[in-house]
Amino acid sequence: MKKVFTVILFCCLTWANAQDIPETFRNPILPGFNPDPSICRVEDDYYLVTSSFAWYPGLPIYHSKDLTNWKLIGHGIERSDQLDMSSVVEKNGIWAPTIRYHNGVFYIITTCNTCGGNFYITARNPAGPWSDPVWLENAPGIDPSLFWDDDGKCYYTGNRWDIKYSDSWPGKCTIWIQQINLEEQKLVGEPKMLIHGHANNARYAEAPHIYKVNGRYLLMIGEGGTDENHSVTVHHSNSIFGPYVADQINPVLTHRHLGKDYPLQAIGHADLVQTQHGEWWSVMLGKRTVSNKVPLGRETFLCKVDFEGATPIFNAGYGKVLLKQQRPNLPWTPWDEKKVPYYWDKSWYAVRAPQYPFYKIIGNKLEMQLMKESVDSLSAVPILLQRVTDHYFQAMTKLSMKTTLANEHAGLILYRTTDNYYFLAKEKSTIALYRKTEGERQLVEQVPYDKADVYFQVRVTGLDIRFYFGASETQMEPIGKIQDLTTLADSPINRFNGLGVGLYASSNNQLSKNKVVYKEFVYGKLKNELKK
Ligand code: 6LW
Repeated sequence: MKKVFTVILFCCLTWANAQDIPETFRNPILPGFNPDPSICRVEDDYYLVTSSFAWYPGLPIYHSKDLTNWKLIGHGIERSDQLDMSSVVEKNGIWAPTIRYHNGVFYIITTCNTCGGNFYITARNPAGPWSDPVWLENAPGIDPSLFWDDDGKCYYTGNRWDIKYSDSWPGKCTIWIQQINLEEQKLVGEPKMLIHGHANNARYAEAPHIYKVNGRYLLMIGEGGTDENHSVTVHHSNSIFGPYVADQINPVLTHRHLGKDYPLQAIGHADLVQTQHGEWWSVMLGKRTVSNKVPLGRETFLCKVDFEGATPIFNAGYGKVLLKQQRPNLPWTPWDEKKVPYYWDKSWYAVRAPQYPFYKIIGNKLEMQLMKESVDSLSAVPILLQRVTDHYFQAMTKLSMKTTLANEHAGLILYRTTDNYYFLAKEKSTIALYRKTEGERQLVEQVPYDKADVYFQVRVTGLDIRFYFGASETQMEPIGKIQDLTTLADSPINRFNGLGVGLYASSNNQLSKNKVVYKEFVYGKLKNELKK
């Protein structure tokens, strides 16, 4: 009897679980600031890394078992002495990493743009610790990748734009290859130029990755630049050093033919992975738009790939990246949700690598030292950011700070760069909202306030931002008029990194022993409920 009951219970549970397992997944798989994705598989586990620019820790590493549920497990750059990012502006720093696994070792190869060039790091456990950088000499350009051939030799591919051409056209770049000796930690042999792209006016050939599929070499690259003309093209060869012949159906993936009003733009910069069951999938970057603006930056998307002969077909029957589609044939493996409201976890980022600890977590509270560095300087800023992952969201914090000094302030920041942010500040005897747009800082509104404790809130609905403050959660009142998120969205000079929301405290160029205590921080999706 007991056995029968157990069998019935097991069947019921299995049936109930089967009901919960979705057949589809939603893109982006990694929303918010997650550009230039690269992916690798080790048996049944998938690892993905994205660019981090000036955010620290750098090189976020995500883990998944089903390609759709991802968990942040660590960072490739998490010790301030691994890299010197002082003075690095937000569009520079860590660009376009590639993650690969070979013989028990994980490799991430990437560029620190304006802060050292091309380097790789290694780890036995993808969650870390990762090695110090191995800097590569005579490796100009960006977007490095690694490929191991069947004979065990490893090759470096990358992009170069330092080549001078007599027959040049705008945006002409080169993809090049060279053998790399990982024991001697250097490039060996001669570099060889491979292609400039698939057409005789192809622009910005970048993001190369080589794969061996059915015995032939497949070179997949990004073309067109990371904006509306972005694309993925493929090139084939029987030999690692080429010649590589452009596939007739290039570009194999782009959204540039869908027009500027299509809500998913700039699809390109892709990497491929084959599942343990033989399916092929690809990750790539793209930009979701709100009224033709890009508030969140470049995000990571997933797309099915089928090989027809040597040619990868992206989302056969659709030919574009979809916001919802059939999920991979892999066991559905969701991770635990973040614990709200108190999550002081790995997903907080400073800007540029702070050389000293400036905050500590005490129980449910986060205590931040008021540092003399300010958000307006190009130093390591006393700021802690979360990625903004939604076009409709709110973030709220409760903080406690007393000061008698006019130079001290702490609060809630909505941050894109040193030159573009909104800051809701608690000051000596006021609450103030500041806006900085393209380097110009303005006081939006300032109101008297003399308590130590205050709640701060920001609500974003599409391109509208509204800030609130109050002595309690039930007494919140708006400060300033509705603000425009366009000032923090992509622009010609500000289009590489993404949007963060979080905490910031400073004593503005003077030494201080004062501290601010953040008692909670809550981030959540929001429905469109803001009325103009
Ligand atoms: C990256 C390049 C690109 O190095 O943008 O979209 C650059 N592609 O491949 C910075 O993310």
